[in-house]
Amino acid sequence: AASFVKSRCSQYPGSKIKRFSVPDDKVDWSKSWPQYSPPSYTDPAVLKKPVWADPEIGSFSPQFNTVDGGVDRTSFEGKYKVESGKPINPRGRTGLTGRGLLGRWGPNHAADPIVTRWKIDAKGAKILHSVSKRPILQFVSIKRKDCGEWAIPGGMVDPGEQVSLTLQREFSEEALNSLSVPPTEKAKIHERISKLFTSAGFQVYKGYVDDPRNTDNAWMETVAVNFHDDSGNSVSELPLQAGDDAGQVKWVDVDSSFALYASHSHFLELVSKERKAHW
Ligand code: RP5
Ligand code: MG
Ligand code: MG
Repeated sequence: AASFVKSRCSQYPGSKIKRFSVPDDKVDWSKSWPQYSPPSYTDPAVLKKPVWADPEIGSFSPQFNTVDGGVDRTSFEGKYKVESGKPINPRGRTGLTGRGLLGRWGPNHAADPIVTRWKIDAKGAKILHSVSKRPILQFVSIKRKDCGEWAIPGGMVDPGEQVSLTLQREFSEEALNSLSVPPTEKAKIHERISKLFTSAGFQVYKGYVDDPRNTDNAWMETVAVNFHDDSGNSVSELPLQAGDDAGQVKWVDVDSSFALYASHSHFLELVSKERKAHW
């Protein structure tokens, strides 16, 4: 249940809706629970039918568990159930039906670029942590505008988009503010980061995200990839500038005590283990 905490947060984000309280031992759908009667909620912004959202079920019956006209409705968690035309959260009960703030019924696919460098002193030597004696990694973190929590600068995979492009695009938009710089600047940014982003990144995680927006019928999934600037002379030298859904951006020391959005702390733990860094 540790991976299923934020998906059950009482107050649904951006609303006045309270989830039906789900105790740890009732998360699993296999546990019979006749009293379970979660409220239904879909944000007005989703119901307005923007391009990134599905219509309501009824008039609309998508092809679940397949790639459906460019929209990837497959889950990294395997084949998910569909009941009365609605997909069922593979990890269990969340205390809310409908889509909440999420556009897609079922899996909503995102990508999380974890850009890291070593923390160094004035002479360029790696700084070791006083307790763990391991070198300290730093990663590019953004402060989300929606909830004020620090996070990896990730975002949704557009229909038909390659995940490798999503990783680079979201990093550029949220951490380098590529959406608001003039075209010549944009080209420079692209040139600088494409080297790092076309290098073999380390795939950290692929699957369900414990996101506070998840519901019984819609949930986040991601591919998290670590791009490490080992020599410190590619992205490390780029001026960070928050953009799009990011309010602030900075290099943050990778450490278990730093609270992060959704399951992002877990992804950083995996990165620090892989790179034998302090956690
Ligand atoms: C999280 O939401 C993912 O891990 C990713 O970081 C993020 C994508 O959603 P938006 O940033 O587009 O809101 O679950
Ligand atoms: Mg974004
Ligand atoms: Mg984002």
